[in-house]
Amino acid sequence: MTQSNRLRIAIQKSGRLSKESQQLLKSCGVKFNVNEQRLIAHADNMPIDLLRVRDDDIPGLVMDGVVDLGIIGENVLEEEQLERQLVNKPADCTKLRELDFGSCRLSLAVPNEFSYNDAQSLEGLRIATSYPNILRRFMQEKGINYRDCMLKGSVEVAPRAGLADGICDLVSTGATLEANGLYETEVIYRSMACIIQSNQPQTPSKQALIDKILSRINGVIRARE
Ligand code: PRT
Ligand code: ZN
Repeated sequence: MTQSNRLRIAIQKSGRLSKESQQLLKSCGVKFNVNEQRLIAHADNMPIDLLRVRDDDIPGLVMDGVVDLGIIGENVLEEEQLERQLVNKPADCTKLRELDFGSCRLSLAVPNEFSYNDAQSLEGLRIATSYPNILRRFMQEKGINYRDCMLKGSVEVAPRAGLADGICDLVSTGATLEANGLYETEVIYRSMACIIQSNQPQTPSKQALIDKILSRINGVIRARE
């Protein structure tokens, strides 16, 4: 039932990557119409199905071979890989290439009144984040003990709400940090959107289609540079 002759590509349903993911595939000549209520969009002109899901689900779907390709932020991919390594779950997939959108950085930030010298200033403090594994790796490398405050959203309000001393969150323009009286102190991970492939064996026809899509993506991105 989970085998399909059609290539399955997971993209974010709605959010910062969804429009550009769809646009990229359309620029590659994949013709489809998205029905907002539907999980799957079938391409009209190629044996391709688009699965529209939460971005956090995409790496796992690819690593488990449920879908063939996924378009995802490198930050979410990295976090899922670290999480799976921790619980001994298969975490392998192949990053085919970085894409030209979704640029952001995962940074530490603290309240404006906090006097920060270096990461050691966070010793023993509580840090709110949605990326506990990437944060842990950074803090372990620096040898800093800290406490977690795991939040899936509204991370930037945690210090003001008295939930944490600092945060580790995604930043693009910096406007959200500024609006919440925080400043960025360290970039711990830089991210772009990327396209990943499952490491499950592919049929020759599906692999040929993947190669065709990838070569078109290369062409589209080169033309946009
Ligand atoms: O619903 P779903 O789970 O699919 O989406 P989501 O809410 O988890 O993710 P979404 O749509 O917010 O982001 C998807 C991906 O876009 C992220 O995983 C990143 O790879 C990428 N991306 C790029 C960003 C940003 N820029 C970004 N600025 N993701 C989030 N932000 C948020 C950040 O968390 C903070 O709240 O934007 C705010 C900061 O932005 P600035 O411009 O004020 O600095
Ligand atoms: Zn998400």
